[in-house]
Amino acid sequence: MRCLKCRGAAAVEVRRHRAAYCAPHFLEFFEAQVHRAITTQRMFRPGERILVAVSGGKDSLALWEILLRRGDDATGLHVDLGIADYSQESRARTEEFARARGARLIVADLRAEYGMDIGTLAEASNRAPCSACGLSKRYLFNKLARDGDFTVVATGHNLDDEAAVLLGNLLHWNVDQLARQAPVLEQTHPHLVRRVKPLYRTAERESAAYALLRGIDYVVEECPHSRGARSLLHKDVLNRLEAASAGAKQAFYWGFLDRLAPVLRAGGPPALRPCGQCGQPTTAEVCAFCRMTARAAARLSARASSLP
Ligand code: Q46
Ligand code: ZN
Ligand code: ZN
Repeated sequence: MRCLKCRGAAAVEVRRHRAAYCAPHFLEFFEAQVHRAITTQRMFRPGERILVAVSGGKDSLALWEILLRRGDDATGLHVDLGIADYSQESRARTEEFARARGARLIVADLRAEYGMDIGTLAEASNRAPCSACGLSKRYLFNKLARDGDFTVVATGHNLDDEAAVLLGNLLHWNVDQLARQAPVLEQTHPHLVRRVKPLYRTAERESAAYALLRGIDYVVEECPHSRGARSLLHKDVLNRLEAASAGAKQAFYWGFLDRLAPVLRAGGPPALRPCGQCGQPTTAEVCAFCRMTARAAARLSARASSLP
């Protein structure tokens, strides 16, 4: 295989583009794709302060690296979920990345802030760990962005993530979630911070290749809660389609964005109001995060008081 740009030996194949690149030209390709996502979707305003959600994995660290290289004002936000070794490793890699580049990093520790790690919170609130985790992260990204006067939060969701979420939403006809699936979620309420996904054009294996070629030390270990998660099954199904027909995943997701998403969004965004307890935007009187933490705290204290 030869590099599309220089005809030298190729290091990374990008089958959906019927292309392959040597290491320097792959880095150029990947960064150009992210840059294109940012500009065509108008993700950032000039000079905007960006908060980048960084887990310590390949995608979010690759994203942070590219934003810093572009000269964006990008501060990292890491949420320590308290998931044993996995969280320790993730936090250490994120802190090391920030230190080596002199980048600003905010670390939020779920146990320190709310007295519970994800495992405890999920069990005591009767939710699956990934459901409690997703809700907590969405809540904290918005809250901490507002607390720090950031106007946009960037996450490392890639093409594979988005296509898998789309498949899951279609299989369950989650129409409300389908209407909210987009590379840019605009601010539809004064308390809601805009959310963007600059990696939506690039595949998971490309983030891994980018991180490796840039020498980024990311967490390779998967979160223990991801085992058996539905999202992995959906990714596997899509990978099989992709293997049989290169570009199937991109056509699936981009086709949705072009054809179905505008129809679903025609009804306008849901009406939001401030949560009666924490002030974060919600469709209910009290937001889902406050309800989840209150339920978990009540159950834990009932258990503690029933001990002999
Ligand atoms: S960190 Fe959280 Fe993932 Fe672990 S608990 Fe599930 S959602 S698998 S991105
Ligand atoms: Zn080349
Ligand atoms: Zn609340």
